[in-house]
Order: sequence, then structure tokens, then C-alpha cells
Amino acid sequence: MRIDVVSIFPEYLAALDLSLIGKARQQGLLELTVTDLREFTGDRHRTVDDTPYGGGAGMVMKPEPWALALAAALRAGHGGADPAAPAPVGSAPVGTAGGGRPVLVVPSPAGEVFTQATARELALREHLVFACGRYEGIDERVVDWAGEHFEVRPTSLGDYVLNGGEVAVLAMVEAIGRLVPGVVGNPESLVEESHSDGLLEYPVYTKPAVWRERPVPEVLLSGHHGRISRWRRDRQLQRTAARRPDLVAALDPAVLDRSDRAVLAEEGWVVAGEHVVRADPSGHDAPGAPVA
Ligand code: 6GU
Repeated sequence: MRIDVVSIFPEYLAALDLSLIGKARQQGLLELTVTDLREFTGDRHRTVDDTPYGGGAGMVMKPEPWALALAAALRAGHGGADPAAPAPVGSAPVGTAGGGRPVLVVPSPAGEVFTQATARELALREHLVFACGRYEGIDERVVDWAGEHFEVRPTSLGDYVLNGGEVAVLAMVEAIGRLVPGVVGNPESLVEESHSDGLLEYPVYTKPAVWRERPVPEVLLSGHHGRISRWRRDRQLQRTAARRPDLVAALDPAVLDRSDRAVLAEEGWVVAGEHVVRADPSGHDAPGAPVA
């Protein structure tokens, strides 16, 4: 997989040299470049922003440096070919090759929310480009122009505001990169983790068996794999009900066995047809409940 990040603060992305992602880059599993948007300016002050048409607070990123930077990223992904040049005879049409068109991820609190499903989807693509905006954002015509060359994905980490896309890109590249085959040494550690099955992870413990008068739950020392699996599943269900009722409401009843349903019932949730809903004696509809 190839990843290009464009930012006016390339130093922010230095953390991608570290840890799992840094190692994957050294091993050649990920080819990642970070470029400074200001390299694509033409004036003495290397200007990347200007005042907004229509007025209002803050500054807007100028379109031309972005178009030049993104075109350079496209060329890098084509092995240096001019993205505007006709495709060589016999080459696969865009969108039919394994990874499809390059994806342009535009981090923005106004984007679609990034989830584990987004990470899984993007981990299958061959070329990702991240455009880190600052100020009030990038001139919207860049997004329009980029749509001719990329699949454009305005993407948000959640409902809060960061000063720019860089921190969001660190999070997204880590979430995506660790799903690229070979990046995480033991692929089993990708299976049993939060969100992979729509539930939060169960609690974990290590030695000593008693720490500051607190014992590890006895079942975990039993060596009884069936009981341990059941205990862990119960803790996942309880924890998800307590912390993330939205995830419980999104569960497919088909994945819930009788024990699962019993645990959820104790937390106040019941299966009603195709949905898991709050067992609410008041009769008010729970979020996600089917309309009767
Ligand atoms: Cl992706 N960017 C910015 N600037 N703020 C955010 C965000 C992204 N996700 C949540 N807040």
C-alpha cells in the first residue's frame, strides 16, 4: 500500500516513523511519504491561505497549491506517470485494478465518521492520499476537481473539533495500516478486539494473581476454556450495554445466542424481531426500535 500525506506541518507526521507503522515502512509493507504543501506555492511568502469569499472569520486554503500537491501524489502512485496522460495500451481501466482508484481522504469534522469498517475498507486500497486542511478548510473546488482523479472521502474522527487534519491522519493511518497484511505480527490479535464484532473488548488481567488485595477473576485461573470464553463474552455484552448503548441497538440478533440474550436482558435489552431494543416498561420507543 502507498500512502501520501500533504500538510503544512509535515513534522506533525513524524510519529509515523515509530512503532508498528514505522516498522512496516522499513519492511516495505507501507510506502509512506509526507510532503509540505508549501513546496507547491509560487510566491515569495509561500502563501497557502486567503480570506473567504462571502466574508466570515478565519482563512481558507487556496486551491492551486492543493491541485499541484495532489497531482504530484497521483504521479507518485502511478510510478511517476502523468495522471493527465492517456493510459498505456493494455492497462487496466481505472477502477478495475485490485485497489481501484486512488482514494483522497480529506479529514474534516464535516466528514463521514471514520469507523473500524472504514479502516477495513481503506486497508484494501492500493493508494491513499490524505489532504490535511488547516484554518477554515480547503477551497471546495479542490474537492470537486479531485473527484475526476480520486474517490474523495471527507472523513471525521467524531463530533469534536481539532485545529487541523494532522492528528486525525495519525489516527486513521494507524487504524488502516495495522490491517494491512503483515503489519501486525500475529493476525489473531486483529480478531478478538473491540469493534471487530460490534462489541467492546472484554477486560484483561496479568500477573500477579492478587494485586493490592485485588484478585484476578477466578474463572481466568481455571484453565476451563469454555467457561473463560463465556465469561469474556458476558463481560463484553455488559460493558457494551453500560458504555455504548448505540452499539447494542445496532446488534444483529442473529449473532446472539441464548446466553447472550440472558445477559442483555439483565442489562435491560430484549430482542424484538430483527432488532435489539430497550425493554422499556414505559412503552416509549428506544432509539433504533422498529416503528410499530
Ligand atoms: Cl478529521 N479534522 C478536524 N479538523 N477536526 C476533527 C476531525 C478531523 N475529526 C474530528 N474533529
